[in-house]
Amino acid sequence: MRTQVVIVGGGPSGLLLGQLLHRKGIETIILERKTRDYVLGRIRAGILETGLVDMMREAGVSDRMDKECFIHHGTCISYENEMFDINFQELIGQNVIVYGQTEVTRDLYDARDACGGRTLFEVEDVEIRDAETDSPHVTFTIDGSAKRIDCDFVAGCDGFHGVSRKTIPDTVRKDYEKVFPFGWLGVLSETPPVHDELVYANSARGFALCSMRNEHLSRYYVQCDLDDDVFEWSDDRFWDELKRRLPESVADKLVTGPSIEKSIAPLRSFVCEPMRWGRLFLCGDAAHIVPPTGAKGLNTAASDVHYLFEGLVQYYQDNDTNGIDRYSERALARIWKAERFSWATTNMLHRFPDQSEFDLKMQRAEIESLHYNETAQKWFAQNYVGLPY
Ligand code: FAS
Ligand code: PHB
Repeated sequence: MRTQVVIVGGGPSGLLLGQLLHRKGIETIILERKTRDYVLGRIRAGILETGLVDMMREAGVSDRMDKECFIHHGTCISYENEMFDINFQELIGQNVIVYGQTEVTRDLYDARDACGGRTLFEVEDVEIRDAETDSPHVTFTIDGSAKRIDCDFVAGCDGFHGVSRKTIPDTVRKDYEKVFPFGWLGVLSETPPVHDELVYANSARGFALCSMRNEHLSRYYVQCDLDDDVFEWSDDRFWDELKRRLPESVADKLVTGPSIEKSIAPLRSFVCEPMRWGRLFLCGDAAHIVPPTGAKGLNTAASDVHYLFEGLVQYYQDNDTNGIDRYSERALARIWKAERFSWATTNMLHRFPDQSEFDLKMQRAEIESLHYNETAQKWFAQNYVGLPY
């Protein structure tokens, strides 16, 4: 087999890149280790920056999003019984979109089907070869038989546990990592959202987040210990703990119900440099992870796709390598800012096992300065809605 770009990974970054390249007449084959249903069964991000929304439009995949999404002009932060709103619209004239990653991925798969794009599911033993030469190829097995695809470029969109990043030799690659001493226990429930905006709660019992997918589907998170077992968390225990971390005005409105999904995600910050090795380009979670506090995971994957898409179009249309040569530098410049925002909001809103009384006072002072200082709110708003590409 031969194609122009092999995309390893059929998650949101691989699919979005595939769709954008298709519209420019650039051929791709997507290799996905799991089944489509498995990929669509994952409950992950829910906040879309303007940049990602614009790229969904450019990819021609925005009809359902525009019909079903919520436009949020701001977000709420609470500490003990206090709560304040950071109004992005008033502060910087911008908004975010609430539309689940599951729906984004579903729309992209439907668009790929509609344009006849090739996606091979349940592939195994994927290996990226000769990426440091001008003629890379990818080998894999499917239905027990060995296959090979020759190509010009490989886009490694296979997430944190994929093969792409590990293809870059240790002598070339540098990984930066911070693992937080807690996780997030997330619950999806067919209940109406508790508030018309997201509520990020700092409480003496730990962090909590009230989010949503639509007017009948809510997503809630509580900070939990890393060694917690999800089976130790009955729905009743979850709702009780959530209520205790929210201001009374919000807790009193909370509608509870059976969880339809419940899972624990560890919190880490991770960046791999460089994001390019020869003809291999890393995108999204394959190269970087952020704690979800800043809602940057999916959105930084999208900005990678933006820079790589631009570079590949320049290469194929103008035989100009400037974009792909600057890909890693441009993508990393924005990623490190998203890493800092996600790290800062995680430090501001969570309880750490070794936090001293002085640390708690510092945290409180930081939240109060965000509450009452317009410049601090503007910084938060600019980062939350997404820094320009
Ligand atoms: P993905 O991981 O989504 O996709 C990679 C794909 O590659 C997967 O489908 C995988 O099966 C496939 N793959 C892996 N290895 C392969 C191989 N060897 N061969 C072929 N295919 C292979 N972000 C938020 O903003 N808010 C959240 O609440 C949030 N929650 C999250 C919870 C979890 C548990 C995780 C892991 C992430 C969460 N994120 C969240 C971040 C999330 O949104 C990611 O940033 C986003 O999924 C990144 O998209 P991709 O880079 O496409 O990677
Ligand atoms: C979500 O809706 O899943 C969500 C929203 C905002 C975050 C993290 C997760 O910061």
